[in-house]
Amino acid sequence: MDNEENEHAFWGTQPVPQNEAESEAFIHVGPMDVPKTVEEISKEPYPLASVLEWYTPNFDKEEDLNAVYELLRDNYVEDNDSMFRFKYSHEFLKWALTPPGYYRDWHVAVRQKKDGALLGFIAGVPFTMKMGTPKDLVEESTARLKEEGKEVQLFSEPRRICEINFLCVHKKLRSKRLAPILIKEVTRRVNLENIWQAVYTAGVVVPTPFSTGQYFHRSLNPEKLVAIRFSGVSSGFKKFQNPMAMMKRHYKLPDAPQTKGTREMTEKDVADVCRILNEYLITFDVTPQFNEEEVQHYLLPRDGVVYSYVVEHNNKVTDFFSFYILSSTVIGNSKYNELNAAYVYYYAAKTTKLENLMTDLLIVAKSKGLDVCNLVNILDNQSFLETAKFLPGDGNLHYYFYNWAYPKTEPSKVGLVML
Ligand code: MYA
Repeated sequence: MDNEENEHAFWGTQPVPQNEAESEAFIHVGPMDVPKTVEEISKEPYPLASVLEWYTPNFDKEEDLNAVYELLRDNYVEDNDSMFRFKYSHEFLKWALTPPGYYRDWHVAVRQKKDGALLGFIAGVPFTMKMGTPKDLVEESTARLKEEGKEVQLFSEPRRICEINFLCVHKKLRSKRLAPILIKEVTRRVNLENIWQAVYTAGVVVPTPFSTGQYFHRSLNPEKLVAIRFSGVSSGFKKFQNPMAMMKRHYKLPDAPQTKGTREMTEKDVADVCRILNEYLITFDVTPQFNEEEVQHYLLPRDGVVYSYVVEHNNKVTDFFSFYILSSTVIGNSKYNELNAAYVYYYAAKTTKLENLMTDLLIVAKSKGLDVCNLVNILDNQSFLETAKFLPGDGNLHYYFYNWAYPKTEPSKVGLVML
């Protein structure tokens, strides 16, 4: 064991690449762990300290939903300088955590026995994921390795796996090794459904990402973003007498979408959107595939949570775009207490230029009163960053698999948008 491994008392025991060297060396995809059967998995939850207990929140109960909401509101992800903390809404959490076919058991909470206070949480939802290079590309890129006599296996059929999100430990219980217990318990419950892989993202580095994307931001409300110190005024604007007026002009958008035939998605569009989305996504190496029920759940507009628009030409849906809304608490600002952000979600551009589709997304986001539009440079996002006036932020998003060897990958080959 080298020093790097020693630093990770928990991750050192898990079926994940232990370091960059191991991750860089993969020339195949597939499970890392010895195959197990459901019968071998314990039916008993992991033991907890005597003052704590496991609890499975019921998201149909207002009280349980609110308890998870409050835990995350007060303890979830903050930026490096602790200026902003994600504030997922009740409706958002219910949407994200109860998709078609979800397992209640994969919502794992730890409570304090004496008063039932929620102290920890982690959640999994089922997803169909392709985690491998398409066959034709594999042949091209692996011919050389095969010539060298190396065993190369980069193709994989889509499979049912688990997507993990919302790992959170109450601030007063940090650094007491509760996170590994939550992770082991959710793993046990996922394994009991005969599922052995997971995908997750984090802003921090743990062993070991298969891909790393960068966050980009497009200002919609420059005045507020500067006031809350989300953005600064760049030197290009400072040279003007009234920098803010210039900034506002620079970021100004039309009032309504510019592409003819753009309208909000309705239930009638589900089958078309499902088809064009899957056709587009399958061109990426790491990508979900959706069925119609899932498209209905994840993409039909929900007030304050997710918005989707289609472009219709001659009664045919040719393109679509979507974004979700995630606010953050502005910590310690007397004028503003919330930053309201749109995040670019899924899209498919068949006839409209992607940059035009994205301008329309920004127009709609602005018209809904949002302050900024965020994205990570996955999908084809890189292609419109400059024209749409996105600027790089200081955050990264690292992509991970659990129990799946995967060669290091550019974010532009990743088609999975995490909530
Ligand atoms: S990413 C969002 C994570 N949440 C936050 O950042 C919210 C604010 N922070 C907290 O609530 C706590 O600091 C957390 C850690 C809970 C993050 N991913 O209990 P500890 C490792 C993975 O003493 P605490 C998201 O939700 C750390 O390296 N591991 O630490 C995806 C160390 O292990 P090792 C992490 O600070 C989550 C150990 O935990 C992360 O009190 C995917 C320390 O534990 C992290 N973000 O609590 C989870 N942060 O010693 C994996 C710390 O080995 C899922 N650690 O270095 C795996 C798949 C499971 C399903 C498999 C099914 C087949």
